[in-house]
Parts: sequence; structure tokens; C-alpha cells
Amino acid sequence: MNTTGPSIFTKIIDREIPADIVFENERLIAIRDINPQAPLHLLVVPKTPAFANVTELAIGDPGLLAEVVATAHNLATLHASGEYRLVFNSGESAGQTVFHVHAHVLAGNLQDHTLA
Ligand code: DGP
Repeated sequence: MNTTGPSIFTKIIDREIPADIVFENERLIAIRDINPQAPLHLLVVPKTPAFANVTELAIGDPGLLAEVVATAHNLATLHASGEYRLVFNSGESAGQTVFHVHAHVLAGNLQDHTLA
């Protein structure tokens, strides 16, 4: 559970702060990352703040995790070639900074990018 107040993504979902929203339905929102690491860099974010990371999501709502993956595929097909990298940073030492689960969808020419 989030004990530090609404995450930056909840504020975006609630339209308290602006973002470039590329997709939204009842359960998910997808936005462009503010600091893109690839020609296409989207974040697919479940609207619920209940899950801090992908492990919690996988255990708590595997159907929602499947929806995140399907949405990543659909958006990579719409905005790029359909080939993409899906990254979930899980934990501070892995680079996670926002503890509201989100998938990074990276696409473009990633051959020269490291996994980090
Ligand atoms: P992570 O390090 O895995 O927790 O990823 C958090 C990502 O969120 C990071 O790539 C930057 C992005 N981000 C942080 N604040 C904002 C924001 O206000 N707007 C948008 N669009 N992205 C943000």
C-alpha cells in the first residue's frame, strides 16, 4: 500500500497534473514518459494505487497485469513497429522511483540500448 499520499500517476489520472495521455480506459492509463529513453517511451499504469510493483500486481490481479501487457503491445503497434521492450523496475535499487506499478514500453531502434 502507498502510505505517502497519492503518487504522481494518481495525480495524472485525477488530472491534478498534466501529461501526454495516449490511451485510457476504466482500469489503465498510458502516458508518454517525461524523460524518454527511446524513440517511443510510454508508461502503462493501472489506475488502482493498490499495487506498488509488478510482483504485487501479478499476485493481486493477474488479469490486470495481462491487460497491461496487451495494452503495451497495442500501443507499440499503433505508435511504432509493434516490436517493443517491456520493463518493470521493481525496488529502489533496481531504479524504481514511483511506487505505483507501471510498465515502461520502449520501442524504436533499441539495439544499441543497454537493458538498464
Ligand atoms: P521508475 O523509475 O521505473 O519508477 O519510472 C518512473 C518513470 O516516471 C520515469 O521514467 C519518469 C516518469 N515520470 C516521473 N514523473 C513524471 C511525470 O510527472 N510525468 C510523466 N509523464 N512521467 C513522469
